[in-house]
Amino acid sequence: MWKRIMLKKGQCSINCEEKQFVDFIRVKAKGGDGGDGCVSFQREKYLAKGPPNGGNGGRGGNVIIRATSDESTLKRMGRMCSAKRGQNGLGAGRHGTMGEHLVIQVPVGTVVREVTREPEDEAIEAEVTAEEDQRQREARWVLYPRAEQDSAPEGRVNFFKQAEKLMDEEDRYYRWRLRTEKRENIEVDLTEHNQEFILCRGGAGGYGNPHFLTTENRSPKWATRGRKGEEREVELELKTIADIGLVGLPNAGKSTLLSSISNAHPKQADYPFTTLHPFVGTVDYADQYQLTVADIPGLIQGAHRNVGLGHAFLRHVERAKILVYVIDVSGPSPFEDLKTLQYELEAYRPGLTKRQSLIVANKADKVGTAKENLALLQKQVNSSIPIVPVSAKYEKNVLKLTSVLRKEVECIRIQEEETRKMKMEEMNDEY
Ligand SMILES: Nc1nc2c(ncn2[C@@H]2O[C@H](COP(=O)(O)OP(=O)(O)OP(=O)(O)O)[C@@H](O)[C@H]2O)c(=O)[nH]1
Ligand SMILES: [Mg+2]
Repeated sequence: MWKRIMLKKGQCSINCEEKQFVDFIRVKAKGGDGGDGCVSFQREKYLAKGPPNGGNGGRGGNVIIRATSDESTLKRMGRMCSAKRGQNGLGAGRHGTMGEHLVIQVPVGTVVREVTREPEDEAIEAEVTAEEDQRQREARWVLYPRAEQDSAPEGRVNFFKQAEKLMDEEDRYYRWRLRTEKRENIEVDLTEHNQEFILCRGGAGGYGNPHFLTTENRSPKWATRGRKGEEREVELELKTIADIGLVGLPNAGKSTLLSSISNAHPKQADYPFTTLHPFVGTVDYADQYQLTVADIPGLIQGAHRNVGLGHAFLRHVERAKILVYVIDVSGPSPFEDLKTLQYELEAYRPGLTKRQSLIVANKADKVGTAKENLALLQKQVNSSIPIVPVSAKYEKNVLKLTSVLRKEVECIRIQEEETRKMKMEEMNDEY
């Protein structure tokens, strides 16, 4: 967040606070309320008792969630948001305009999940007091001065009661529609740019007084108020979609590797937990082929017990097509490091280590035990996972690494495309 600090008159400096990365947030959203209908009558010179001409209220705006590749964090999200209310109807038959939709932009890879609340105990139906009755009426009706509500001249029909009956029937239908259309526990995964869905619908606008015109009642003096917009509480979880996910212990050289193969340049330093939030970089090939790589903070033993930075950031590599274990081969026990990483991945999500993987034996340039450790690691891993020795810092053998990664990603993309086509064909056959 940028903060402007005034120093002296005419002097100012800009202070950049630590940037925050937000990948999980709870949001309360509300669709806009509908505008109220209007009670009005045509009034013109030489035209006594003109017909009713109140306009209907406009619909409330919807709250829409849209995925965009221009965003990479949820930090700009507010905790409460609501769409605009519809405009009230006006005289001379002018209907209110619809409330503006609220479009919430979230990064591609965001999962939207509805927070389910325990159903509250049904309120014991209290006796409807006169005050309560009056309150309910005010919440539903817009009344013209001197509108007859309860009393009607003797021997005449109470038109207001008739209108109330009409609205009760509509309310019953409305409640039934809500029940049948109720979307049980929203869970939407926004995986494509511009993919969107309506989170909360705006309320319908109220009716103007011409709606209650009947052959008997030629001057209805009431209109209805707009309905309330839908309300929902959802949690948004960002699960980055990258082709390759880098996992490794702190200081293994993940960020150095990312900056040597992609266009991202995260901070690199020889102390643990240099990286505090995920970075995604794009690897560009000469023929314009691209693949994305995600670097996350280092994992340590016990991360599943929230040791270090914990497991939370694993959600950013969970969807990667290929997991790349970045191992420091100049360290004392590279195979143990690999085992720790695999254990932590399994503790986060059982079966995650079955994902296609590759080992990057980093810091192979270091003199000392690196060479021996590499040979030992190759023996211990026993060709179950391919190993590519590199020096990320001096950019040695990284071209080989990028070409191996490309080959594997290409194969997986082709397979995914084929399964997608098969699914589409199956669906077409069904219909
Ligand atoms: N000699 C040598 N040093 C390297 C190599 N790769 C990384 N380093 C150094 O190792 C240190 C840690 O590198 P980082 O890229 O910050 O490590 P990291 O895995 O991102 O660490 P965290 O973000 O803390 O998890 C830095 O001082 C790098 O210069 C390499 O291939 N050879
Ligand atoms: Mg790092």
